[in-house]
Amino acid sequence: MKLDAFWMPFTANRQFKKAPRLFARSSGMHYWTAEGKQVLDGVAGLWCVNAGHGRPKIVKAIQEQAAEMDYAPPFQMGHPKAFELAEAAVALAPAGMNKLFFTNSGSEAVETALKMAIAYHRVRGEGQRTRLIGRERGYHGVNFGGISVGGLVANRKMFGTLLAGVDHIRHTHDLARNAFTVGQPEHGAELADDLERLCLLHDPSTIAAVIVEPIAGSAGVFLPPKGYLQRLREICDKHGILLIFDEVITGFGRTGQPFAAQTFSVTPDLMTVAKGITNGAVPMGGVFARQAIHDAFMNGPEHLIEFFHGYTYSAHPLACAAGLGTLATYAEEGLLTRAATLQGYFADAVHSLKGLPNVIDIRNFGLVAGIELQPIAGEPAKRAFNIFLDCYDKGVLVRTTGDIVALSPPLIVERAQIDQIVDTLKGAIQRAA
Ligand code: PXG
Repeated sequence: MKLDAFWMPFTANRQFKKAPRLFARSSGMHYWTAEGKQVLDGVAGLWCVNAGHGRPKIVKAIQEQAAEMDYAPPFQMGHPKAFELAEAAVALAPAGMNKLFFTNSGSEAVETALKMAIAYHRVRGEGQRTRLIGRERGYHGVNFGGISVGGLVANRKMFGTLLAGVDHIRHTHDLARNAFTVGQPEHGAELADDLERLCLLHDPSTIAAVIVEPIAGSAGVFLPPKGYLQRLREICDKHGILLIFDEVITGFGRTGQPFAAQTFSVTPDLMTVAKGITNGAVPMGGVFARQAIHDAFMNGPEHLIEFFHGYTYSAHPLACAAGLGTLATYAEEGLLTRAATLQGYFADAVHSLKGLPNVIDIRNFGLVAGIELQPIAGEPAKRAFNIFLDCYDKGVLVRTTGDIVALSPPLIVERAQIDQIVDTLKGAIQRAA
């Protein structure tokens, strides 16, 4: 097979094309490579296949929808499944977040939420609130708004000056105080007060919104210290700033509740989702909004468009069908709370890696874990990448970012499979010493 033409995303293209890793088939907890090797999925594809692969309800829904109606324009027209999916999804969302705007990815959900926040203030007569605040080491997709509020240097440095009027609060990663904590870290709630520093610098009346991931995923699994998210909520309320949770990874059951907002008992004003909304089967994202935010737009003549934003493929029929099949599967199998049942077992398993060579931290919550490694001197990211390749060779898919290994198995994972993931990782960490 010719591998030349496809310029691969977020991939070491030259390394890959010398030794390609091609998946050909998937079912349940597994992939099979083109050569027929079975690989246990330790990362739910890319944090998205929460119900496992090839689930019958989802497959059937997509097949039937493709035959019945391929596409319907989402502007000034509708189709029933878009409304059904929105109703079903808001029923899972935190109380009061009862509007859902559809996009096609997490990145688009982020752009949508940022635009919604700025426009919301404007329609209320606070058009001076235009600043957006993100957080160091945050990941909010790859479009210009998302990389501007994001805090991953590699994703920002090549792309010019980005959006103006953006600032960042400090990240919460603190190995000195929190290394090897099981679950939420004890130390660091006060880091939320960094938002007060930015309020003093810019004046809160210029700030539209703050966006954070309740648990940072891609940057390497950073958990919110106890009380941190509550504190952010309080500061936002005090200053009239909207709080946006980016739940692209944490949404749809990863933390033991449908959304991390529920797990951590903090309700944002806007919430971005993607990935698990369709179990990864068809691209889709969305933004949940509080009723009051939506209602602020519902002014002016009724024949005019209220929010000048949307995508050709917003609420695509195939995605809506997949979403309905996905939510039905989650409900039937209790998957949106299964991470809460398994998290004790999962925590014990991943923390058993403590003491292995070069393991400098282990973090976990629900069915997410991060294992941080001491980098090889002068060769950042190489140790973790070697571990990724070794695990793949031994039949387990993990994800790495820098020198952090991330685990986020499908929510259908069984205890024996958790053992297999952790045992394989253990061998790879030992060999990478
Ligand atoms: N927000 C968050 C919190 C994400 O994790 C996005 C937005 C963007 O979603 P899309 O659908 O546009 O990719 C994400 C995506 C990794 C990894 O290595 C994670 C993501 C994407 C690629 C790699 O952990 N998350």
